Amino acid sequence: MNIRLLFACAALAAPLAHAHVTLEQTSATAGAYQKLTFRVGHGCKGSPTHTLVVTLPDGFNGAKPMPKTGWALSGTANQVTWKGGPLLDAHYDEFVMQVKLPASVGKHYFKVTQLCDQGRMDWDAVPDASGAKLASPAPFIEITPAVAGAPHH
Ligand SMILES: [Cu+2]
Repeated sequence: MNIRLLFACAALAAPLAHAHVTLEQTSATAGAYQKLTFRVGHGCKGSPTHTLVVTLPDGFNGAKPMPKTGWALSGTANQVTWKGGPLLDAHYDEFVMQVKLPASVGKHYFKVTQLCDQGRMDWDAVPDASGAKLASPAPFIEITPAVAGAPHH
């Protein structure tokens, strides 16, 4: 990573183009079966990524990861691990799963760990009341109330 990218990352100057590990879906309906797309924008300070571990927040379950060429899947009830790659720092990739969302509305944060040839990144920081910018923000989704009478699967 060149020095300009490093600063852009730290300052969140370009949150969409160069945005850490983020979730494509920003909101979803309580209780729904939801596709989640985790976007990996770069490696660990320039080092290629070989593993991505996503830990689901409380209340999320039934994670069904989407198989991905070149990556082996493993995991537990509340965690999905992709191992493979390597995903070079210069490249971008997406890691997809389907989950059943809980009924509890509001923002829910995912802990994502990125393991690289050299070093690791833990995307687990949750905003506090100060609103200070976070160096390694956790991806999140905002759950909104289900509409009464909507079809239920
Ligand atoms: Cu970043």
